[in-house]
Amino acid sequence: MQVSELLEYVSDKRLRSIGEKVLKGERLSFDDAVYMFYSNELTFIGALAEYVNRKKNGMFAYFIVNRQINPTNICVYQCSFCAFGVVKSDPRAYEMSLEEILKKVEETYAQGGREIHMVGGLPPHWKVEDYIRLVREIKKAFPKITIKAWTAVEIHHMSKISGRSYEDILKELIDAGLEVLPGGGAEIFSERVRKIIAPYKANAEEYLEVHRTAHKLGIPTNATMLYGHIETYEERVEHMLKLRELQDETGGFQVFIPLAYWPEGTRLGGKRTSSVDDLKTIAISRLFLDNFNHIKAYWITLGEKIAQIALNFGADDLDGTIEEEKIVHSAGTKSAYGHSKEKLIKLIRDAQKIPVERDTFYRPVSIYSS
Ligand code: V47
Ligand code: SF4
Repeated sequence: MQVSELLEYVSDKRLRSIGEKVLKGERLSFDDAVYMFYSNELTFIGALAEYVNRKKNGMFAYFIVNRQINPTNICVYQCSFCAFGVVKSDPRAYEMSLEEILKKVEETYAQGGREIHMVGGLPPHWKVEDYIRLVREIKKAFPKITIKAWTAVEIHHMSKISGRSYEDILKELIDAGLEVLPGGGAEIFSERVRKIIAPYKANAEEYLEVHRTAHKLGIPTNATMLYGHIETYEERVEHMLKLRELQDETGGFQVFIPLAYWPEGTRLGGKRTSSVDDLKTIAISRLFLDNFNHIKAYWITLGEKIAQIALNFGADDLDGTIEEEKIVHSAGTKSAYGHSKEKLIKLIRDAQKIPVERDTFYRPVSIYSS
């Protein structure tokens, strides 16, 4: 059945008019997106989102052979939703040596890995040079590996401790081999929520300014949203609106990644998100962020099965093999720590999409059409 035919089955007039806007390619408003969050018509919203996704990405679903490395979990910020960051005296505190990190990169490179996603805690004793050195040493040893490292929160922190501008720090990191910024640290931009869950780290304006600066310097970035804790639906849409506005200005975002909150071991506590909420958030982000090419179904937070359904509700990317996820596993996620390339291909095929191995910049490397 065509999506246009589906419209006839929707008795809710407001939702039908949102559907008509989508079919005409018109931009959705703040109120449209909030309305969908309160609606119970999940399958209709999902069908609309998948219609938009197929126009953008066809039947392709992307993945990358990559590895996450978290050099340390020592963190001065102590955000209440995070079970990963600990104080230096905590028995769980760790800091990897450069040798340990290079060994992990080597393993990944030997298995055809293309990307290192490196983020971590913010230890009180680290200087800007420590962050830059890790990028430089990895790139020196493995020039073909793409380094996606340090969130806007980390860049802001480096600026705070050194008095240097974002531009100055980013230029030096780019010179050392940084090619893309990951999207972490956005959480929810609302000041009300940030005061409670992340009062000390970079705020919304600072996060967005780091990304704006990276885009001006010519490197792309990713964007995230942590949802399902204490934020309202309106605050989710306000968050996405700020990203959509910056994307209109710079065009530098590659992908939007909704991150479902996991509460175990956090000071904030609370409950896990429902699968309906997960799928609705994926679908609404696909519909609202009309200027983003990609929506990531991050299997670490969604779980593999919901991630597969998400690939039919507007998402087109699974992230990657990851190998060793620590941040969300500290908070209780039940997904695997990593998956082989073959497993990701199977997950995508079973979701009835065509697996495409990509590089960090969404350029296809191999298409697994049969
Ligand atoms: O910024 C922390 C989140 C993020 C919890 O850019 C939690 O391609 C759920 O940003 N429950 C880091 N989430 C991960 C991230 C990311 C992941 C994959 C790809 C990309 C990309 C970025 O994890 C943090 C924070 O928002 N997080 N604690 C938690 N309890
Ligand atoms: Fe530190 Fe990031 Fe965890 Fe906040 S979310 S405590 S900044 S590691």
